[in-house]
Amino acid sequence: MEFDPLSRLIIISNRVSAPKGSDSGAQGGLAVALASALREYKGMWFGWSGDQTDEYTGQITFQRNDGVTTATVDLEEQDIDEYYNGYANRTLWPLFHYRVDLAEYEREFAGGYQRVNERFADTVQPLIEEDDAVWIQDYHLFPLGEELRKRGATNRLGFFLHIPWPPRRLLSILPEAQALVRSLFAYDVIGFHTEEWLQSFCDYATAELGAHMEGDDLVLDDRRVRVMACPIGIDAKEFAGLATSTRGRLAFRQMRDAAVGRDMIVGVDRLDYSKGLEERFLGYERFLTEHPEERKEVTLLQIAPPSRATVGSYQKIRSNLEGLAGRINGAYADIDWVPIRYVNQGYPRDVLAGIYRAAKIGLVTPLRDGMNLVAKEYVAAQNPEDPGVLILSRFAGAACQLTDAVLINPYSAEEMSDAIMLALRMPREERIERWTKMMDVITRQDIGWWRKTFTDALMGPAVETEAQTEP
Ligand code: ADQ
Repeated sequence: MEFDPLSRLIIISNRVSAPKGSDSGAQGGLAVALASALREYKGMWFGWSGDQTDEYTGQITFQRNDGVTTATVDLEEQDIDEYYNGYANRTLWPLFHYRVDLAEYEREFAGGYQRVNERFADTVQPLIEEDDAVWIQDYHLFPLGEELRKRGATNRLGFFLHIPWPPRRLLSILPEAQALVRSLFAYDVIGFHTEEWLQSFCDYATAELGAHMEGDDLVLDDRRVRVMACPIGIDAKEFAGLATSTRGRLAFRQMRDAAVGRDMIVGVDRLDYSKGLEERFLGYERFLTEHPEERKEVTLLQIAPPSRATVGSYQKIRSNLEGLAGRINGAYADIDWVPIRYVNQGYPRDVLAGIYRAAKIGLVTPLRDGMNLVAKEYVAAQNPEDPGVLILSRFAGAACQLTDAVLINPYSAEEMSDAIMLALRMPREERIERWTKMMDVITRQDIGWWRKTFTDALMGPAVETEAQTEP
């Protein structure tokens, strides 16, 4: 299929991040990538405004910013409780991150989730024109494609999942699992970050629903879905540039000054139980116990801005971590040294890039992660002549691409301790060799590549115009 120049791209996600100009603060790479897709294909970006209203009216606020049109709606309190805080973040998120112990199954959550997806479908359907392609993002909106089809949409519909897809036996715990997977056959293309997540999805669909593979397509009755692994990336060149920008260099110097000759280890994560922060602190403590001679030679900076603060499990992890950091500092700190600096705020991307560059070790140890962009950002920010070492969890999607990181099992404090020692002692030539290979992958499969790979599959490659093909 070829790209029809009349096709627009409609992106739908839970929240909409409007481009905020050049000083984009903590705006993530995903928002930038989706905005650039929208500039190329025109179209618009639809989703929740993040605001609450007394009663859902479906009234849309349109804004045009930096070449991108956004269309947002407000949600009712009950919608936010049941759909966003409930089913999305208390049911699906923990289960899809293998945390069966934290997942809650309430009929109200499932009902609210379905209701909001139906409301989104009712509201967005009149905006979709015949030739548009629609690209739906992430686990908040699994059933939206089916709801659009029920309302008569015949458009190309794509879906990308940003989190892991759990193994079949795990997913079977979800009371609505079968209906949820069946609803995904409304899409034409479904993308995952890794082959592992893709295989788990196909495994469920074939074993539980009786679907079968035909080449790269999964077929169920009269529906055919192209399934693909398409790892998300970052804008590696831009991020490398940020690390040496004025503010990046300033942050780099501040960090080096604060470290007073010690080797800095850095962790940067949303405060989320999937990121393995408690295990990270325990692994670092193990290192301090096993290597007393190294104690004052290193310092761990953990940056973890709070997220989803109204969900109980997130409040719990926050207080657990504060307790753990306090205990470790209490046990090991001296008048001239603290082992852990634990900071709960977000930083602009250029400052973050400078911080990464100042760190000898990037410690990225999620217990389960769809991809993990921090790992890629850490690599992109390094000085090519004297790069730091990435210690990466085998259970992050990024481990499939960054095989030259020091890969560890984040549940093992011993492995983490050994990896920190290995990284601190790693000769410069080896650091350069590993970094070069990782940077090569990150540059080739960057955010533009991810976006193009998916939109090509959904809409067909853009047709070169005559002007472009002329010699
Ligand atoms: P997240 O779980 O949010 O994303 P991640 O991929 O690491 O995880 O992205 C986090 C982003 O937030 C990074 O760009 C990082 O720089 C930024 N960030 C984190 N802490 C910050 C701070 N203190 N200040 C400023 N910025 C900060 C989900 C999935 C991931 C998947 C992405 C994209 O869980 O697995 O990689 O979507 O698909």
